[in-house]
Amino acid sequence: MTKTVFVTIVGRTNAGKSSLLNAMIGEKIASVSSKSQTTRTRITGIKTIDDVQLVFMDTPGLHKPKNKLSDHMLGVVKDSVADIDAVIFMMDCTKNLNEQEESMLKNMTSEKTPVIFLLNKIDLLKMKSELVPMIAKLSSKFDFEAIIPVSVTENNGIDLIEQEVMKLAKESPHFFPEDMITDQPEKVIAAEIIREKLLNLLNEEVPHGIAVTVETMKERSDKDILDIDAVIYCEKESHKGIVIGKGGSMLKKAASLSRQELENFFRIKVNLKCWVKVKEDWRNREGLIRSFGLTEK
Ligand SMILES: Nc1nc2c(ncn2[C@@H]2O[C@H](COP(=O)(O)OP(=O)(O)OP(=O)(O)O)[C@@H](O)[C@H]2O)c(=O)[nH]1
Ligand SMILES: [Mg+2]
Repeated sequence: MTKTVFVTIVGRTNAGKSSLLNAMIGEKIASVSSKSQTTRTRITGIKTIDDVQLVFMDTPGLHKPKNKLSDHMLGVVKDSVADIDAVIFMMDCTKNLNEQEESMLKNMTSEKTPVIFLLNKIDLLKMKSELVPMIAKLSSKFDFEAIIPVSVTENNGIDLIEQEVMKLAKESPHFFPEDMITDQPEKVIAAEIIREKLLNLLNEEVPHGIAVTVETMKERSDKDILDIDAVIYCEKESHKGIVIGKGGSMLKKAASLSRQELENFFRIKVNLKCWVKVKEDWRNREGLIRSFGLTEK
């Protein structure tokens, strides 16, 4: 008898959702950065433990919508919590729930969706006793399956989350092969690795206006080398100069960091070529958002 559980990870931007997805799966499949709105699409991570298949869906962070891309991102969240076995709702414990989060939690709990509430980043608390009133307040307000204080970066509490999720698995066939860890195509994984490096290297508005597509990705027939051609799109001519940097220094740095991670992930030597192009105000242009693969699936 096999069991499956589908769980959507939701929460404000920067709460640590993608970090959690990576920790649950045990491989880095989702981009992580200290910048807001890192994740733009739904990313599925799969973990099969004996007869139980856990399917996690990482979603874009909740935020005030600013452009058409935001609308799509929040649409992904809405679609991903509908008809789901369970939700992991994540909050940075150094922050408070805002109205958007409270209303979403009210809806989910009144619809009887099992919600596992995570208070993440407990490593940032001066005193762990600060958690006591937080947990008391949350449990008096909402009917959660569990409230778990965790620190994803310190790998503290991850096993407890897995135990809670396992409890919610229902008798069902498995939907993915046992050894599969994500549904993302390899080209998308590669593009996201590159975008993550740019998010970490760049500041202010520049990184938010970046999209990366991998045009070709091919293993050579005569050598163990993977050739990857990527295009980095930015939304202003002035941003292009920043992405390339003085004498190409920024682009070189991003490409070099990307290549290292690509080689680790694909376990093969990588020859990476990056081009930088401008697509004015693409985050408000439906056609471009779609062509970058950022509309709801
Ligand atoms: N101190 C601390 N930092 C954490 C923890 N978990 C995640 N972070 C950091 O928080 C930042 C945001 O992490 P992400 O996993 O990208 O957050 P996210 O919720 O996926 O963000 P969006 O994709 O924008 O919604 C990164 O800098 C992480 O390293 C934690 O337990 N403690
Ligand atoms: Mg994320």
